[in-house]
Amino acid sequence: MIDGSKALGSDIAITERERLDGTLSTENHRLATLLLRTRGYVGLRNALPIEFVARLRLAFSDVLQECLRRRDSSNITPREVEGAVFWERKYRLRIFPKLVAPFSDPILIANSFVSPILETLLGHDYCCKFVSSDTCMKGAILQSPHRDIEFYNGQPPQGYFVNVPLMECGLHNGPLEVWPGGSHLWDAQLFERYQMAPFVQDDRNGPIEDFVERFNSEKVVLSPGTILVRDPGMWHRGTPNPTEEPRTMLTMGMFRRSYSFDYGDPFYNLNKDSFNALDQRVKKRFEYAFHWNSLLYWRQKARKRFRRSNDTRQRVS
Ligand SMILES: O=C(O)CCC(=O)C(=O)O
Repeated sequence: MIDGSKALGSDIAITERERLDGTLSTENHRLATLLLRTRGYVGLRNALPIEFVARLRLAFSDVLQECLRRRDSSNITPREVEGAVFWERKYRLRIFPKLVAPFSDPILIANSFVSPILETLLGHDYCCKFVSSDTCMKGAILQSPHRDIEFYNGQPPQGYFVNVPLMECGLHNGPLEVWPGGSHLWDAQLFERYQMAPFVQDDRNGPIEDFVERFNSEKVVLSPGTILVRDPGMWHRGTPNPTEEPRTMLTMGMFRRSYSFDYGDPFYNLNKDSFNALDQRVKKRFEYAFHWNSLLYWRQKARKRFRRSNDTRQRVS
């Protein structure tokens, strides 16, 4: 049961020296990489200046207001509004802001503490598939524990999600609940054999709930300034937010260049002009989508129609 849950207290605090250097010490780089790879998540405290998060929050609140104005909970397909593409599933909004300042800032998308960890685990040429939000509103249900990515089946993780809380994301407003570690030991065959469905999010899923709740979970408390990096293969779920204020963390999907993730779309965030205006460090993560000679560019095009209709169902195909 979730009674055993505890708040995240095991993140890595970025030191003053690291902040001045703009990079992790060798020891913290090693620790963060090991934790992410084996435990499934790592929190980096003070990785972003509070003033920058305040700018993000202000800019996001305009986009959120627009989405709420245009909201139609009977229509779960992606909708284009000024400043974003979004959809809603059961009081959870997924908002993909257009990548103009401050959302396009390299401190967010190519953060100098996070990027080296991802380069170690995903390769130097890893890609950003989307910049989105997990916005949980009053009325959202306790999700079923789920994975956001297919089983790795002996392969190393194929991607990581980077979460940036825009406000206090605490026990009071629907924290993310995680089941740390171990998922690298699990493979698809056993789940298929017992007809267990590990990707259901916004509905009840009795067999999985009964199974996963026998492992200890943690509720992740995130303060502005912290960046959480997590393995989408780690079991997790969203919890209800009883407050009137929607709770938002930004969610960026970073993947190996060779991996095609069937959720989100860089064109929700960017077009050719806004891509051309990006800082070089951010551009590097999106260029696969804009260069006709990249394999992912063609995969992207070929699967676009299918993916857009698939997006609103689950985070994994
Ligand atoms: O909003 C959250 O806390 C997490 C939501 C989530 O896990 C999901 O929708 O996959």
